[in-house]
Amino acid sequence: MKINTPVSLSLDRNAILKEALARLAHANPGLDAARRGFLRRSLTLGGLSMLTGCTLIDEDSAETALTQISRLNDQAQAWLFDPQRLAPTYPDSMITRPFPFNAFYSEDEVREIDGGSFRLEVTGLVADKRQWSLAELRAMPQIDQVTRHICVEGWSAIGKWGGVSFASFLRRVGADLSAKYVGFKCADDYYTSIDMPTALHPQTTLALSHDGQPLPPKYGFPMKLRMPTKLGYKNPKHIQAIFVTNTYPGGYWEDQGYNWFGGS
Ligand SMILES: Nc1nc2c(c(=O)[nH]1)N[C@H]1C(S)=C(S)[C@@H](COP(=O)(O)O)O[C@H]1N2
Ligand SMILES: [Mo]
Repeated sequence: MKINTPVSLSLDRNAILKEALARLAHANPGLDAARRGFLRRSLTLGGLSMLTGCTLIDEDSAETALTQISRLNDQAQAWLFDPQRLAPTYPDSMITRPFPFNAFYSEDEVREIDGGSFRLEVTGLVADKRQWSLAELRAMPQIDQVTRHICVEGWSAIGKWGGVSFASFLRRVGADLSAKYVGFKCADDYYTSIDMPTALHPQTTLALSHDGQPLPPKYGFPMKLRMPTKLGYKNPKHIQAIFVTNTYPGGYWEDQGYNWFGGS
C-alpha cells in the first residue's frame, strides 16, 4: 500500500515521529496521562505505519523508525503497551499474495512436520499439562483477522491468519495469568518469549490457518503465534512447546541483541 501524502503532511508526520521517539527515549512512568495517551496512539506498529504513510518497504524513514523503536528499552515499551488497543485490520482485498517467507534459513530448508502425530506440549505454570493434538485445537472456537506483519529487515505485508484465541487457550489450560512470560520452543530450533499482557491481547492468535488454508509448512505448520502488535521475529512459527514462566526465557534473535519487547 502506498498512500499519497501531501509533502507538508508527511513532513509533519516525520516531525511527530521524531518527537515521539525522542520523548520515548526518556519515557518514564511519571509522564502525565496526556503525553502517555499521545505516545500510545502514535507508537503502535499500526500508528508507525500510518505516520510513515505505510511506505514501509521503500522509505528509509520508516526503516529508521522501526530500527529505533526496536531498540527502545523493554520497560518503556511495556509501559506504553495498551492491552486493549487493537492493531489495524484490513479488508481481504488488501491481502499480500504471495505472502513473503522469512526464517533464519532459506525456504528449501523449511521443516516438514507430520500433523497426525504432532502433539503440542504445554508446561510450566499451568494447571493442565496435557498435550494437544491438532484436531483438538481445531475443535476449539476459531477466530481470524487480516493484519499487517512487519519485519525489522524492512518489509511488511498484510496476511490473514485464523485459529484459537490465545487468551482462551491460556485460560483453558489453567495458566497462571499473573506469570511474567510465555515462552515458545519451535520445531526448527527457533525460540522466543512474550509478556503476559501481549499473550492475553484480544488479537493474539494461536494460528492454524493462513489465507483460509491450513498453515503451509513455510508459514509455520502446524501452528504459529500471530500477534499484530509485535514485530515479525516475535511471532514464532512451527510451535512445538508452550511454557508459562517467571524466568526470563529470551529468544533466538533477542539473545543476539534484538529488543525483547519488540512491539507496541
Ligand atoms: N520458528 C521460526 N519462527 C519464526 C522465524 C524463524 O526463523 N523460525 N522467523 C521470524 C521472522 S524474523 C519473521 S519476519 C517471521 C516470518 O514469517 P513468514 O514466513 O510467515 O513471513 O517469522 C518469525 N518466526
Ligand atoms: Mo523478521
